[in-house]
Amino acid sequence: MEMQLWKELLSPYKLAVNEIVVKFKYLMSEYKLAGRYCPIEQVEGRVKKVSSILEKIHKKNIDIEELEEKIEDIAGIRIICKFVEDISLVVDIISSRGDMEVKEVKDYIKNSKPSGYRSYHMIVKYKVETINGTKVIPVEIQIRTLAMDFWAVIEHSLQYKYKHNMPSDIRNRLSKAADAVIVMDTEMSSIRNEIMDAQNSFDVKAKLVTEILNLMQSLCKVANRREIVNIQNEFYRIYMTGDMAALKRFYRELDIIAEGYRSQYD
Ligand code: 0O2
Repeated sequence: MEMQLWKELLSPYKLAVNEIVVKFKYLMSEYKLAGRYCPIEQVEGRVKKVSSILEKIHKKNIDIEELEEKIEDIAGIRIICKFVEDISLVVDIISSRGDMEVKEVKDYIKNSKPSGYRSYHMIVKYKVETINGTKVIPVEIQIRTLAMDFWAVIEHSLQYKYKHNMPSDIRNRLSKAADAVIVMDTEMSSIRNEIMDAQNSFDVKAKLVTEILNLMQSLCKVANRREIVNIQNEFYRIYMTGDMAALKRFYRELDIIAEGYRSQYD
């Protein structure tokens, strides 16, 4: 097939990948805005390279005419989570979306591959609008933890280096590393609540400080300089104590002052 034809064939897959990445990134920002814990840590996408498609059709003995029907990971999305528990939350989010229909799932976390590979795969059907009309694209979504991803990325590059002849001692070491990933994910899960609390309070504090700074900025336009300096000094003093309750009280008081000015100027 000529390169131009490949480009045309892959174009809707590129559109699907771009759209889905944007949607998941937006979802992450919505969680942040709402001050809620986001089960997604990172999201990335890719369209399979022509060389990898050719390799796959050769390996699986697929006719080139049937590649769109038989290869379901031309469009690929990878969602990385911090904790194993987050994976099922992401699966629920995907399953309940109106813009993608789950066609198949492969749970390589419950049943890891002989290589030691662990990840949760979902094949979803996703509609894109092109100049030739609507096209339904299969998209493979891989969901895994940061630790599983670390292992998979390293193993994938070694597979690439050794092709089908990976030395047995490297294979053994990878297998041991895969066991270590399970231990690591289990350990991390046991302190998930602590980490989530720490992250939530960090996010809450960051949001509060942003709101205080916004209020102080708007006060700069209306209050006199001495008042602003006093407010700033009080803010720094409370901020340095790390006392969240005092910071929240300070924010409420500042809001009352700002409201007073707002009513004067309305
Ligand atoms: P790339 O470069 O990521 O596109 P098969 O491809 O024969 O294994 P199938 O049914 O097409 O089987 O898909 P499967 O196994 O559900 O998932 C395919 C993708 O999962 C792979 O794509 C990898 O991204 C990942 N994967 C599956 N097994 C392994 C593994 O043992 N190690 C690593 N590192 N990744 C794996 P591609 O096409 O191999 O490559």
